Amino acid sequence: MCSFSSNIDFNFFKSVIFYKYLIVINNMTIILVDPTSFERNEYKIMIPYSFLCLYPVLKEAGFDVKILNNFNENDLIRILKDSDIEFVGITANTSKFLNSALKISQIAKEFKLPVFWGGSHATMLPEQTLENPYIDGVVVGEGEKTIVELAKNMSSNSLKNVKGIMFKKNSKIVKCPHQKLIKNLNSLPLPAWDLVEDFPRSLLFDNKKYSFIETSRGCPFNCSFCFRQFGTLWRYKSVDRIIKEIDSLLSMGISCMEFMDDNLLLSKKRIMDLCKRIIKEKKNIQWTARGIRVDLISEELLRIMKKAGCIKIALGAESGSQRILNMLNKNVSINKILKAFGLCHKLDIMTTAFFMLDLPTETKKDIDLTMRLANKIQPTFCVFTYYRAYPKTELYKKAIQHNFKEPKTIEEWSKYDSSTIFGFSDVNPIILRGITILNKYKTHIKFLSGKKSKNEILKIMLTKTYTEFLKYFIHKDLDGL
Ligand code: B12
Ligand code: SF4
Repeated sequence: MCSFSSNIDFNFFKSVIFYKYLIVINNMTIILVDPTSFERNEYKIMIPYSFLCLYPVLKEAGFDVKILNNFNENDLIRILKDSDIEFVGITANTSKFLNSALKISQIAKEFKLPVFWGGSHATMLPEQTLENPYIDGVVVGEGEKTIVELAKNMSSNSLKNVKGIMFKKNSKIVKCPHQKLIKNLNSLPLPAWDLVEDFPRSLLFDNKKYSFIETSRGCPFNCSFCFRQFGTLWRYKSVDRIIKEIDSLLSMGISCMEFMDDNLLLSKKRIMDLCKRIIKEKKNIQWTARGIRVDLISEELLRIMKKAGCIKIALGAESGSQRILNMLNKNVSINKILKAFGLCHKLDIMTTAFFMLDLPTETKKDIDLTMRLANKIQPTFCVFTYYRAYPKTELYKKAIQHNFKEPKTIEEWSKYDSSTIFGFSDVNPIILRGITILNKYKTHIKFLSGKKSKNEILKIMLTKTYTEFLKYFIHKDLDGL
């Protein structure tokens, strides 16, 4: 039982759009915090998928688990003050949310609680993360095995036996042995979707609720910009297991889902078999998929995916310049990109095209080629992101050669958010931002015109443009650094 659930005003938490997990283990309480829910920033409903995976393994290991929704600084302080807490676990990606994660850590330290970080940022830079005075330990990579070992060993003070962590002892960093990858993903319990109070909705699914679903981890490709926190070994769930997950979501009234694997289609046979099962068992679902390589689709595959409920796929196009594609080690040609989008049009499957801009060595000509390709392939959505340089990737070395000032602290990393332009390419950041805005909204307007009235579209576009310019003013001083 949660030792302080009685202190919580549940009505207050009802309108909540973010999540926090409070886990009680025997007499010891562990709090897992998602910083995106702190300080109520612009991210709307987020499914805290990492915690949905960690919750049931702790439960299976015999620990008691409770969830509380939403929190602000006062809630956090009240919780930390009132409870018998063993440690605070925080998840964080490299983004502006690192600041919130730090603030939460600082508050936890004021209560003298051990603070452990997990997720991609800590996995990418464990030692640097530990240099922060508010962080005592990090969990590197997959968390399911490690968090159970951590919970079991925390109170006995024998952390050095816990595989997959690094921690500080007498101001020195102790590196424990690596945790082995989970080879058999079927062995994991089903994600604890029943803990989600409110699933997000999407216009894509006619405003119905949807969930994320994960069918594999890792990716054997070697794109030079990509940080794969789950490694290069592709591990996958069986068709039976995925069907179980789909049924579990359906039983909760969720019939729309987004497959969020790094590389969903690596085994063509597996996805064909999955689609056949969905069709045979007449599962009434609609789904989208991210993490699709243009060279892994075929007409045969797309046809069966569509029949099985696929309405949209997100493809990594990345650039319209073959030179840049080669530098990214994508191992695809412009022709392959054109063909992939052509097939989706032919079969009437919606697409998102992901493009990266502001890459090291990129010229105005490369950017023009990218915009030309974006216009040619006519995706339903175009997403342009500015290149983020991640350590431990091949392209990082080039970024350093191109004057990328390596962030030395978590605070510095938190500034390098998706709307910052470093200025790797030879195009002025302000002009690049303008080009991006113009091209981005062209596709969005088309999509919305089937769904919303003219006035509504105008309102959405004005708000989006305003936000984009606001971002510009916030990040203006960082652009071009
Ligand atoms: C789906 C997704 C999203 C969704 C969010 C989904 C949601 N939950 O609502 C959306 C589109 C909103 C999104 C946004 C962003 N994302 Co994203 N996203 C993903 C994606 C594809 C899957 C995430 C996921 O759930 N994975 C599965 C779960 C099980 O993995 P996990 O969260 O890492 O958790 C495991 C371990 O890390 C560990 N763990 C995690 N936290 C903790 C904490 C503790 C205490 C412990 C013990 C263990 C632990 O245990 C978990 C189980 O093994 C990943 C790529 C990937 N394959 O993971 C990128 C990824 C995480 N995203 C990334 C980025 C950069 C972002 C953005 C910053 C993009 C942007 N520039 O705006 C934002 C930031 C949002 C945020 N919350 O921080 C990067 C992060 C890279 C980095 N260095 O941090 C990734 C890795 C993609 C990539 N290769 O570039 N994202
Ligand atoms: S970008 Fe996609 S295909 Fe390339 S290494 Fe990363 S996950 Fe794999």
